[in-house]
Amino acid sequence: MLDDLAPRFGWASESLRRGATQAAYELTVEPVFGGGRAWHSGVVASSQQVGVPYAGPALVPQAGYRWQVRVRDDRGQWSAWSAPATFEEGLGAAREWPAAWITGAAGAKSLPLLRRAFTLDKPVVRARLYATARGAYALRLNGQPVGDERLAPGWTDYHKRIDYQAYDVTAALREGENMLGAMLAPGWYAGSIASFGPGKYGKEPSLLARLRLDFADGSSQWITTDAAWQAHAGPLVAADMIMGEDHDARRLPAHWDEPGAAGKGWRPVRTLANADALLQAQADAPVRVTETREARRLDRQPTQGATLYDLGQNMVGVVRVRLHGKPGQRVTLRYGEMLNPDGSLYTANLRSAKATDHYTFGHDGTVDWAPAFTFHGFRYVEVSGLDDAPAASDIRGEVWGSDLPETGVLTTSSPMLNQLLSNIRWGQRGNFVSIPTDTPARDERLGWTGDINVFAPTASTLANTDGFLTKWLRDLRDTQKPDGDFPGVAPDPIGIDGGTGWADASVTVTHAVWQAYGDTHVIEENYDAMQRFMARIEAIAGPALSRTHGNYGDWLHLDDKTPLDLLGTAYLAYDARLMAGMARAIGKDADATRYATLATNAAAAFQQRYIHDGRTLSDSQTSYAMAIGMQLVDAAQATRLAGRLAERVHARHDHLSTGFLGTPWLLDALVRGGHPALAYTLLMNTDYPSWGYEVVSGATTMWERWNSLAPDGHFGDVTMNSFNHYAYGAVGDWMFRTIGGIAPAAPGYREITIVPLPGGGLGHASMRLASPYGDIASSWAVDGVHMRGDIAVPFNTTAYVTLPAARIDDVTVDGRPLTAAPGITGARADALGVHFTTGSGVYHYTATTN
Ligand code: RAM
Repeated sequence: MLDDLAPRFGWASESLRRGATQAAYELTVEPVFGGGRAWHSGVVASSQQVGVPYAGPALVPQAGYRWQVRVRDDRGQWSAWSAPATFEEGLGAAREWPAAWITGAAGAKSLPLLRRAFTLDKPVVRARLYATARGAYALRLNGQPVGDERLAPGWTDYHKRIDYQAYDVTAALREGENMLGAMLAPGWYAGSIASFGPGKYGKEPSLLARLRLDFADGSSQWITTDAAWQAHAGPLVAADMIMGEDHDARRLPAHWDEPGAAGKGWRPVRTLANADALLQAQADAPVRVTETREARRLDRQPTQGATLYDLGQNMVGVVRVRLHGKPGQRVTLRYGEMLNPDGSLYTANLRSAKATDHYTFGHDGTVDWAPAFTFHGFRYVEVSGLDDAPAASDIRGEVWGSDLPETGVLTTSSPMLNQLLSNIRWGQRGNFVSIPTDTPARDERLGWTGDINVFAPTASTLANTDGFLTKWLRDLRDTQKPDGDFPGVAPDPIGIDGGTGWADASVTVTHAVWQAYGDTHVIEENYDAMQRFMARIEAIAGPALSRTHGNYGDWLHLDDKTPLDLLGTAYLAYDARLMAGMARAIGKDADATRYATLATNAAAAFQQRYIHDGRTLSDSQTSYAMAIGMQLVDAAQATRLAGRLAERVHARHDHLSTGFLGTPWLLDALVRGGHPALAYTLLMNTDYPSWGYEVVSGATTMWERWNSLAPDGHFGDVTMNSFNHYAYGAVGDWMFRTIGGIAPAAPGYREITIVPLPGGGLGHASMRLASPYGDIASSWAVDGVHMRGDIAVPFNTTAYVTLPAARIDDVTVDGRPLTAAPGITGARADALGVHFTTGSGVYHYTATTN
């Protein structure tokens, strides 16, 4: 559902022909319901296939549309029309709906159920239910759930904007009486936020809903939340995302959401004051159950009366249980990421998060139950309060997360690396829950800007983050301070400081989304905010271009400190370079020139102040990694600095010491500076500290700290120690670009670099990426100096391939010399390898590597 009445279109075509490009397209958009007029673009001579703007008659709110496209290739051949795709317009953004925010009785002992009966006496052709809450809600219609979303409406700054959802409920309606019901919970609005307690936006949850009924006779009717609704105290004694849910089934009125349900104990709802916030159609994918996992009952059960189960994966969500009990019997579920040395559940790192659910039986027999309005970060669950321990098959893990399609997959010959890639992916799945968070387990779960700053490129290869991060950038804009600065978290109901590497997310995440998906719209949407931020950090840096901003620094480095001003100045130069590219992409050439100059000057200031005789002032691994990785120095300097970086790595017996900010650049810096073997050594290490150390220690997600679990088995600093934290997973981006070898050379992968660099003893690797232009693939195998591989390049794109060989004669494509292979142009060799260019198609190559 869109609020945007000027949407943009994109498509991917398939062609096996080499070098096939798009010469023209033709697009049609037709109304399916709700009014509006058709648009035929006519034949448009253009190669554009991403971010194509709608240019027809005004689209109509609440209307549904079908669209199709066909393309003509460079040989004049038209494709068939695409299968129809659909989209639907929302209600239109508004500050007020003609409906009331409703809730249950004040001071009730449990969370409210709300309902409204209505009668249908003529056939309905279409029914759309638009709903939102200050809090979290779940709807029921005629005894059935409406939609499969969890935690709707999602987290935003509820004082500024609230998203709403739309549900097609046509099939759930019946002639005669119908019953529409809702359950409410505090959600992020009224529930606990991090360790700061509940009620950060408001004290009690409330519902806002509008049901539009379109009848066969052409008439329509609205049913809205108003004083005609009824309320009853419900079964949820508590539902807090950090503390857990307490469900007392004795309090659930039987058949309450079914037509003809009894009216006993139901009272009129209370209506609350309107929100001043903008109501907007939800634009990102909802949180859903994305996977169900089986549990294993542990052999070792150290706690009397309690039984522990293992979900086999540090996951985020809840457990669904099948339980037998007597009325009034109370079951307790506790969750933890790890086990203590004695085999009991480890909960010390959850800090004040209780992460405990209770279920009280209402009647004899078996129930199938899962918490509805809380979630946990856990691998283990402990069940107590039953006469007999449930069978493992009665416990299932329901994985929750923003339901983003997976786009990138890399597999290698190393099981350790494959597990690392899985850990990174699970870090994203568990922490992308409406917003990108730092950790899903303890009393935190905040949208830390620094964490997504470093992780966004990896995340955007693993999954389609376009809608998700575009929505979060809106949340981030909502946090911008009058002086242009950004905080450490978004949304930010508390006021948490940001600074270098954190506040910069406005620029770096916008850039990452643009690079991954190729639509300049994200730049336009964020441009003013980014400009104000740039003005702020320029003001902080002053004429000397020295930026000291915030306190986190190279967060959680291993005793290898980098000064704040060095980090700040590096980021100033880096942001300015990204801004120059983004300004140019949206036609702001004067800005682009100004930012390019700033980038050059800040890099010069960086060199002058922090680099002497081939060393940085702090001599920290991070300082070298950023200087080289962020391209603040020229190639000759990079080589020299990388030599020193290698020494700093050797000084730690070939181990890393970088924190959140340095880690994403470390392996790039080593490769760029001429030490690819050392980069691979760091990647393949399995002793402390390293990525591989986590893997061989049994990790199934990324840890917050390199030493979250020490080699002697001790847990890291309990005041801040998460086992599901994606920041160090930023190495995924390097793995995709270097092992898979695939990176965007132009936004959206319209142009692609394919630069696979074998190393680390890997025998083979294979990567596939669903890009906006279509599937890109790169796989290779090495045997001594013999490398062979396959690449697939989508229609209408260009790939620049570089293979690690010395001479053109060392490379063949499809069994022919490189210069004679069909579809290959630009073959040349230099110190970096053998280069060639291809258009669309599938190519097989061999190379004798150097
Ligand atoms: C902690 C977490 C988070 C980090 C902040 C600065 O809360 O480690 O990931 O961004 O500190």
